[in-house]
Amino acid sequence: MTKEKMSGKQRVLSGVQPSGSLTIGNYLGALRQWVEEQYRYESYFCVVDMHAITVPHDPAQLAEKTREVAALYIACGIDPDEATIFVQSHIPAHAELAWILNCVTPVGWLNRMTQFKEKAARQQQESVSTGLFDYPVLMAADILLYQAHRVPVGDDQRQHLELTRDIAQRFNHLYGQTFVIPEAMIRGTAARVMGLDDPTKKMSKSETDSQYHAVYLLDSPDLARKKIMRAKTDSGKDIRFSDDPERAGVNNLLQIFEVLSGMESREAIEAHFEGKGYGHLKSEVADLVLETLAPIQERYRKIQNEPGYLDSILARGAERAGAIAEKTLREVQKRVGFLPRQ
Ligand code: AQP
Repeated sequence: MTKEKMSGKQRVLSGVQPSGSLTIGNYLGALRQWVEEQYRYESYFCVVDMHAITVPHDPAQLAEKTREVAALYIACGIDPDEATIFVQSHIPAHAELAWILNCVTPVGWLNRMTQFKEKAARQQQESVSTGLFDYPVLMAADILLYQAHRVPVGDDQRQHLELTRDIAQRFNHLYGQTFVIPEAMIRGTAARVMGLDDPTKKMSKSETDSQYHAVYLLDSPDLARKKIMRAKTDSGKDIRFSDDPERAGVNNLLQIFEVLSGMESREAIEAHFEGKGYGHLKSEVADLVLETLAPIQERYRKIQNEPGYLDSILARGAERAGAIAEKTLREVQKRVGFLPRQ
């Protein structure tokens, strides 16, 4: 009997690319939600290293970051006895299903993906890889392999989630009901944390233009505070939530404050900052971020100091995830007409 049938819970799957150091954007948009929901769902969290090679990368750093991201999942509060934590490339079925899904995905669908356009624009045209273009199909394979009902992600992944649903529906239409159609779980607040140096751009772990762009989960308290105190704001005074692009910096800080403070209403937050300046807002945001990071960093150090611990979690995760992935892949192969291996 599968774990899901035994637990009767719906499944959740999500992942992060080991393409840099995790930011508070990754934490607020994705990981925090995973932690909060992990006992409600049967959860699968992978480190998507195959996605990370879609842009130029350093192999030694990729291996190191893969371990770092997995350790941070646990340090942020994922319970490895409850959730399955694994590395994407340990499960060959991800690549195999992606190939089959490529063959049901019209190129026109991929041409519409804005993340591809943004990431391709950062590179020399001739070095943009086919893998980067195909990234959303691999992401669809990640999700559909586990028959995930829910996918907790940040707002930037909304379009890819829509595409996953379209691919699943098309496959089901062509070959018969095979895949669960997954739904995105996207928070209302801090679903898109913006860069501290430039609040018109999403905070991103692979952005390296400015050292003040992002707070990383492993930043020292001094550095994290310094980055927040230098966050770009406007020349106004009012501390209010706003959609005005001119006020994006203050709005970004307020959204971080809203999630981390747990204050129940925006009115209460605005009243709390009434008559105070931006420096005060930044200082309170920095206090909350530091309070959040301290226990994460302490747990991270413990994990690093326990030889073999992370490897054993990842080995167990690969075994659990692999069993489910293989089952789905066999079903898909049968449906498209591949001859079963005897
Ligand atoms: N700024 C953000 N605000 C809220 N959520 C965010 N996420 C990423 N940035 C923010 C969410 O984090 C999860 C992991 O993202 P990913 O590693 O798969 O790739 P990404 O979305 O492209 O994130 P990055 O940090 O910008 O990575 P790079 O720089 O490598 O492209 C996702 O759920 C994402 O929504």
